[in-house]
This record gives sequence, C-alpha cells and structure tokens, in this order.
Amino acid sequence: MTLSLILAIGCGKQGNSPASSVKSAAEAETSARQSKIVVGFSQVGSESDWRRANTASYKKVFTDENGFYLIYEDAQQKQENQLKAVRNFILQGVDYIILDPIVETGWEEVLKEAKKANIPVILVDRKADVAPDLYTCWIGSDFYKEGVNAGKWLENYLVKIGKDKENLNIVSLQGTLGSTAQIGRTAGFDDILKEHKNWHMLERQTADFTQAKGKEVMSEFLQKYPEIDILISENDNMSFGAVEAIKAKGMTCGPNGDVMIISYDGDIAALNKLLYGDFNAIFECNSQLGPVVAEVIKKLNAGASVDKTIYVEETYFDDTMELSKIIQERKKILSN
Ligand code: GZL
Repeated sequence: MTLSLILAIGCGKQGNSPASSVKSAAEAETSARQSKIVVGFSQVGSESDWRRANTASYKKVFTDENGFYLIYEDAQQKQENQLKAVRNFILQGVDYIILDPIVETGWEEVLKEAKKANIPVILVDRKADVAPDLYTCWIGSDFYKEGVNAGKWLENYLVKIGKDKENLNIVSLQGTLGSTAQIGRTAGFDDILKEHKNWHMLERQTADFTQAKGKEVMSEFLQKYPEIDILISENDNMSFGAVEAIKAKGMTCGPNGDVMIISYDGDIAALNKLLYGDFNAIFECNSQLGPVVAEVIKKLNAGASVDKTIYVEETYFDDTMELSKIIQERKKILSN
C-alpha cells in the first residue's frame, strides 16, 4: 500500500479534508516515514514497573536516528485493543509488527491477516499459541526456569535458616491468567513444590500483575488464613501491594518477618524493597528487550535470518548480595 493512499485513509477522503494544515501534517508524516523502517508495536499496557521499563527500552532504540519510525499502541491490558492495533498496523502497511500478547490465545486470525499482508510479526515477552509460520520469531524470558529457580532458592534458604523440615503455609499471587509469564512461573514453582510434602500451598489467586489487586487479594488471604509463612508473588507490583496488606495487619515481612516474600521482575523499586528488608528474593525478568528486538529487525531488514526463539539473560537477587552496588549499576544501565 503506497504511503499517499495511507495518508488519504488517515485524513479522510482526498479533497474533502479542511485547510492545507492537514495536507502539511500529512506531508510531515510522509517525510518522517520515508526511508525509515516503519514498526507498529502493540504493548500490553503500563500495569507494572516492569512494563514501564520494558516500554522505555523500546522507545530508547526505535528512534529516527536509528532509522526507525515507531507507531506505539498501549492496549491498557485489553486484548481487543491489541487486535485493533495490529489490524491498524496492517492497514497502514507497516514494515514490521511487534506484538507482546497479553494472553497466549486468540491470535490466529489477526496473525493470518498479517501474514497475508506480508508483514513479519515479532512476538516479544509473552507468547501467542499459534502455528510457527504466523510469526518470524519470539524474544523474551524463560518463565518456567524463573519459577523453578525460585523454588530451588527457597529449598536452599529453608535449609540455611533451619526450617526445611517445618510445615510451611504458602499463598501465591498469580499474574494475568493465561499469560506466558503466569503459566511459566506457576508451572516452574509447582514442579519444586510437589517435591516437598511439608510445603502447603493454601491458595493461588490472580492479582493481574498490579499493586492494587495485589493488596486486595493478599488482604483476603490474611483474613482467611491465620498462618501464612511464605508468599510467592509473580511480579513485584503485586508484591508491593502485598507488603501494604501485611503491614496494615500489623505484621512484618522479609528475612526477619512473619511472611517471607519471593517475587519476580527485579526493577529498581523492588531491589530497594529487598535492600530494606521487605522481600526475601527476586527472580529477575529482563525488561530491556528493546535493543534485542531492534537488532533482530535490522538483521531481518538486511535479509539475514534470525533464530525462532531468542531467550534473554536473567539472574536473581537476595539479601546475601551487595544490593546497593547492584542498584547503582542498574540505575546506570537504565539511564543510558
Ligand atoms: C513478564 C511480563 C510480566 C511482568 C509483569 O515478562 O510479561 O508482565 O512480570 C508485567 O510485571 O506486568
């Protein structure tokens, strides 16, 4: 689809648009897009610190100077907004579509439309449950491994504090049900949980990766269960909410508290919670996908092939580490 046609669609029928201001805006748009790699990016939302850091990592690299024209759409955690955004990208004839699918299902039709329009789709962060020929590649974290590592860390920690033989009551705040992060973290931790007869998972509930829901659900758990020893929270913002609920109940959390908290993501605010003793451990989910995705698109644009699945590096943090130094180093990376 040629750009002039796109602009005609964008500004209503040719000839009936108001004054020349629309025309000059369209001309500005044309030149801004010319000789750039036009990328449509449908982002899940801005529900967490991780998500905001993730979005920032794209906006830092998908710039005019780097040869890109980025069309960014925030779906506010609604799949229907993502479906609309992808169809709009197809209508505009973008060169590439980046999609972070809020949940794994419901993408077959729209990705078939993208394929029919010959627009490569790069899946990022979360996965879509579609045939492999409907996307070029997927880039993100190994969420199952994050869950297993959290379970293994807990095993070692309990031995270290002499509680490995005690009966322990656990609750879990899950992420958005059906999202790859929730599926993987739950399954990974489960595979360690089932090896311990003395670990009792009292209840799991989704709090949709948000702080407000995390506080609400954790308050319910605290009402319902007189004895909670451990919280497994599938992202830091839900953990922030849980800390509020625990403290509102006059209880404490973290290494010397009533409730241990194991969290996921590891952005700056969460690392500070670890430093100040509210969390026991955080399993990193690398939010800085922008540069990796930009490199992949440049390779594709140069006619090179890329791997179908690209995992990013991740680690974990606990209070045995030099957290102040780690926080300074992370701040530097994020400010570059
Ligand atoms: C994980 C990402 C999750 C984060 C949450 O890669 O999809 O979504 O763990 C975010 O913070 O909301």
